[in-house]
Order: sequence, then structure tokens, then C-alpha cells
Amino acid sequence: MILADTHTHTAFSTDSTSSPRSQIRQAIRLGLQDFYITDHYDMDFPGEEPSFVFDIPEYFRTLEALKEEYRGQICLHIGIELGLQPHLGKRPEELTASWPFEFVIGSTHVVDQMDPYFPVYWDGKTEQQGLHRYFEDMLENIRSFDCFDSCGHLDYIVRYLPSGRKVNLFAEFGDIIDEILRTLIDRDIALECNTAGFKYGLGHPNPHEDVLIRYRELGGELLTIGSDGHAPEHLAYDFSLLPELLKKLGYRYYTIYKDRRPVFLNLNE
Ligand code: HSO
Ligand code: ZN
Ligand code: ZN
Ligand code: ZN
Repeated sequence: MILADTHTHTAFSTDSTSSPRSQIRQAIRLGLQDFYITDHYDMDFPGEEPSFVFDIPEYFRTLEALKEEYRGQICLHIGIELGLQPHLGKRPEELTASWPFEFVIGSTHVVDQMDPYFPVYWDGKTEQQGLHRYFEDMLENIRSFDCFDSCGHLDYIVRYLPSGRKVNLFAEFGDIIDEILRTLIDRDIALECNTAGFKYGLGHPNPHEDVLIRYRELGGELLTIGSDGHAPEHLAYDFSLLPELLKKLGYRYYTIYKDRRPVFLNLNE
């Protein structure tokens, strides 16, 4: 079984109401050994009020106390899902250099001041243009930021296509996806397998199996696994499917991070 969930949220995230304690207790019930809370921190998230940011000192105070309280039952890791946008400059790196995060996910949520989660992102562009624009910014983020360990949900945007159609990523965007994967490999950044794709009814994790296969073919070896669960019932979502699926796609190991360094776990255990 998969023994770690490396991508989860609590009420420190604008879009979750789950207390950290309720998430940790569920993770223990599920039998996880390592559990990562990675709340959203998107600098300059669009909107009137600041959102998708949290009080960092309070986050560490709360989670460090819980880490101690549950020591021996589960290994809690204090992580962050950092939203990247090209114009943020040095700010993300300054943040990760200033605080002892144990694991940092770098995600592209906002492109041209819009999150594709909101329908307005799609106004005035074709789906093809909206998808391509998203991958362009992701590539720029991966090239320019040196502050994260794993690339979150590479095809996040396919969850929110207005038509709900299935996209053949390699037929339509193969060149840019290859460039994203090669850049991750060159920079020793992991690729995330995010099982929220199953929760969204896509029938595949994010990214799609084709991307996971291609990453292996190109020599990629760092694969992190996360549910992106915002509530207890979504933790370790469909993790039971993963050992067989990932072995079929050419993987023997998955990766967790301890103090920002990769540790390999066997998919057969
Ligand atoms: N970034 C979220 C999706 C969302 N965007 C909610 C705005 N609200 C995915 O966890
Ligand atoms: Zn979220
Ligand atoms: Zn995300
Ligand atoms: Zn997330």
C-alpha cells in the first residue's frame, strides 16, 4: 500500500474547512506513516480580498504542536503548496528560504490573473488557446523558480474545461509537455501524481497516465503521490489503485521528501 499522502489541505487554505486535527486523525485511521499538510499559498491570487494565503507563524505553531502530540502515531510533515506566477520574482524563494518547510509543491493555479477553476478564464479564448497558455506559464514557472520540490497536478487545467471533453495531451500539446518534463528532470524536480483526477471523475490521476509514462521514458525518477484532499473523506483518495497502475506505467518506486530531500519507497511494500 501507499504509505504517505504528500498533498493535503486544512482550514489554513481558503478552500477548506477541515481542522488540521481532523485531517491527522483520518490519516492515522487510514494507516498512513507519513502525512503532509500542504496548505495553499498563492501570492497575488486575483480578487479584492487577499485569499489563498495564511498566517505562516501561526501555521508553524499549530502544526509543530500537532506533530509532537501525534508523534509515534504518524509522522506529520509541514509542507506548503506554493502557487507560482512568473511575475512573483524573488518572493516565493524568499518565503521558502525563511521558513523550515519540509516539502514544497509548486503549482500553477493562476495564469494572466485568472484561475481556470473560474469560468471567466475561458472567456474570449478557445479551449486550445486556454490550455496552451496554461502550459506556457507552467513551463516559465518551472524554468524560473528554484524553490519547490515537486510539480503539482501538471494537467490541473483539464479538470475545468468548459466542454468537459477528454484532451489528448500528447496529440495536441506534446512539444510543450515534453519541454516541461525535460526541464523538471534537468532541475531534479519531482512530478506529482495527484489522485484528485479520480475524484473529479476524469478516470485518471492528474496528470494523465500518458504524461506519467512519458516522464519515465525521458528518465524521470522522482514521483510524489498526493490526494489533494481538502476534507477527511478525500485523503489518500483511490490510493489502492496506484501500486498496480504505477507499476504498469514503468515505476518501481515513489518518492517522499524529508526536510526537502527525496526518500524512495518501494511500490511493492
Ligand atoms: N486551487 C483550487 C481550486 C480553486 N480555485 C478553488 C479557487 N478556488 C484547487 O485546490
Ligand atoms: Zn484547493
Ligand atoms: Zn493545487
Ligand atoms: Zn492542493
